[in-house]
Order: sequence, then structure tokens, then C-alpha cells
Amino acid sequence: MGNNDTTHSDMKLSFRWYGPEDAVPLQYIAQIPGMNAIVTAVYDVPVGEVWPKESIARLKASVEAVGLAFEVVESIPVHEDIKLGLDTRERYIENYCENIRRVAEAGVKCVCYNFMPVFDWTRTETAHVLPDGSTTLAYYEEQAKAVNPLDSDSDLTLPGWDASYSRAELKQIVEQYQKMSEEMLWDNLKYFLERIIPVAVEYNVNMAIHEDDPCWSIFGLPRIITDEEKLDRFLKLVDVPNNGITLCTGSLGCSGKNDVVKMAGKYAAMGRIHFAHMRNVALLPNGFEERAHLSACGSLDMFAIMRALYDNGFHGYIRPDHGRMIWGESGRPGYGLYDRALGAAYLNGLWEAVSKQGQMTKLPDNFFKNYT
Ligand code: DNO
Repeated sequence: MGNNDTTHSDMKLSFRWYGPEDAVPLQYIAQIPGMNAIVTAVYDVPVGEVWPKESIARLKASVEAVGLAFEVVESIPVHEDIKLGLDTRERYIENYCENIRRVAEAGVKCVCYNFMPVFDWTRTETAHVLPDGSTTLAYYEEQAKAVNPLDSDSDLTLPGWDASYSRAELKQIVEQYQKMSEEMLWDNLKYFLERIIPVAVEYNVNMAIHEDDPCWSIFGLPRIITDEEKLDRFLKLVDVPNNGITLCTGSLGCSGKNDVVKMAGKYAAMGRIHFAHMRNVALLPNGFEERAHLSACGSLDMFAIMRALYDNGFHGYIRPDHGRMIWGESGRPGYGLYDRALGAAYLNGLWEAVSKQGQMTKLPDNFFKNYT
């Protein structure tokens, strides 16, 4: 597997920050060893509209003021009309292109986005108590069946969901999707990519689609970025390096069918992973729980994933993904400071280990003899 060209392996550690409203101060993030870049977005503009240059400039200035790089945007959200393939998509696609140009002009190198109909990442509990007293995000099948966000008595809302829809609007959009096959969603994705990727190429931006989370259909909606076969298909839609992926270990890893280590190596070797979200999950018979990043805490071999990235010439941004709430912290589920900072330290350790091990294996055969 892979080209084993480790001379160009390189990772830039990054951390998601939700802008000035985020309870986590930028300065604290800058104090995490090895921190390099902030992953953020303009949050006060409705989905589909153009981001004001001043808002982008303000974000850039605040990130750079603490010595970090403003190089990754997560996300520029894709308007539903684009996913639905409505005539009105033209305007939203043009706005999307304009946003790519604007963030590129501010120095952004990588843009993360997703193509999930209506709902972004979905869990059934946002504060599930683990045996050590920490709380975490979890997904249990039986709860997912019971909580339909379209039911009037359901109060399920998640930080990743667009809260600007009323329940009636939501119902209407979901109904539109119910008439839509997966193939139609693929067509609409292709249409979108054929228009935005040339702009990304021109402006030297890497687009990095995020897998569907969890990686299966929810609430009867089509979901297509879910496994290796689909990712292969995705990359061929517009087969240029700027059309790449965010490898989200937790999104892919919550299905036991996905071999995340293999996918990390394969897509890194192709030069198509521009961003990695590193998170561990524990697979359960009825769903999954997010766990601490350490391999021993969940079902994923985080060392093997980092090693597969390294060995196959990964060159991009990595961020610790969701953390638990620990040490009494409260805040945006998945996005507190403490557990994500522990995750960052662990990822640094893994990367140092795989890179030094890589260099060791390249030493001349007689290297050790000279020291004995
Ligand atoms: C969840 C995140 C996702 C991600 C989007 C990308 O915590 O990983 O919300 O940002 O799916 O567009």
C-alpha cells in the first residue's frame, strides 16, 4: 500500500474554534504544545450567503494575534438547494465560489464541508456519563428510532444542526429529500463540484469533504459519503488533487465495516487527504460512544491510523476531534478545551513516534554498529 515516500510527510496540528462566541479563548489554544493553525468559520451569515470580507479579516487578525495560522475553514456550509438540485442553486453555487475566493485571499489553504442532507452530525445523547464521570456524545439505535426531530414532541437538536429552520420548514425540506434517490444526490454533488473545484484550483485551495456522521442514512434521508467505495467514486467525480477529503476517523469508524487504517493509507498515498479529524469511538452492538483519543479507550487503533498517514506521505492538517467533558468543564458538546487538548498532546506523541520510527528505519544498515 502507498508510495512509502515519508520524506514529504508532514502534519500541521490544528484546533477548532467557534469564533468570538466560543468559551475557549484563543490564547489557551495557542498554549497547547505544537499548535499550528486554527480551524474556524464565519458564523453570523446565513447558510448560502457571501461572507463579508471584514468578517474574514477579523477572524484572521484574531487568530494571528495569538501566533496561529488562519489556514483552515470548517465549514463553508452547502445550501440545501444545491443538495436538492433546485434551480435556485446557481446563485448559491456562485456565492460558494465567491467564499472560496475570499477565504483564499485571506490565506486559507483548506476548506472542509459536507454534503449531508439537512442534518450534520447526529447523536442521540450529548452528555452520556461514562464510568469515570466524564460525559460524552453517544448514538444508540433504539433512541435514534424513537427520536425523530420532525415529531412535534421531539426536542432533539444538536450543535451541528442549522437551527434557523422552523419545524414546519424542516418537515418540508425532509419531504423534498424523500422523493430523491441516492443517485440524484450524487448528480447534484457532481454538478456542485464541477463548478467549485475549478475555482479551488485557481485559488490554490484544497477542498476536503467530510464523511457523513454517522456513516449511514438517518431519518430516511439519503447519505452518500459513507465508505471506501463511495469515497473512491467521490474522488473520481472531479479527479484532481484539490478535490479531496477530510478523513474523519470517528465518522467512518462508527461502522465496523470501514477499515479506517486502510483508508488513511490509501487516500494519503493518493494525495487526497487534506485534513484529518482524529477521534476514537467505542463500537457497541447498538451504536457507538465517543471516547478519549487513546487507542485503548475505544475501538480504533489511533497509532495505526497515524502511521498509515505518515507512511503514505500525508501532508496536511490534523485536528483532535470531539472531546469528552472532563474536569468539571461545561460547554459546547464535543468542543470543550480539556479533553481535546489531551487529544492534541496524544496526537503529537503519536506523530513524533511514527516519524522518528520512520527515520530510524531509513538509517544505513551499519548505523548501530558504529555505536557498539
Ligand atoms: C462535527 C464536525 C462536523 C463537520 C462538518 C463539516 O463535530 O466534524 O460538524 O464540521 O460536517 O462540514
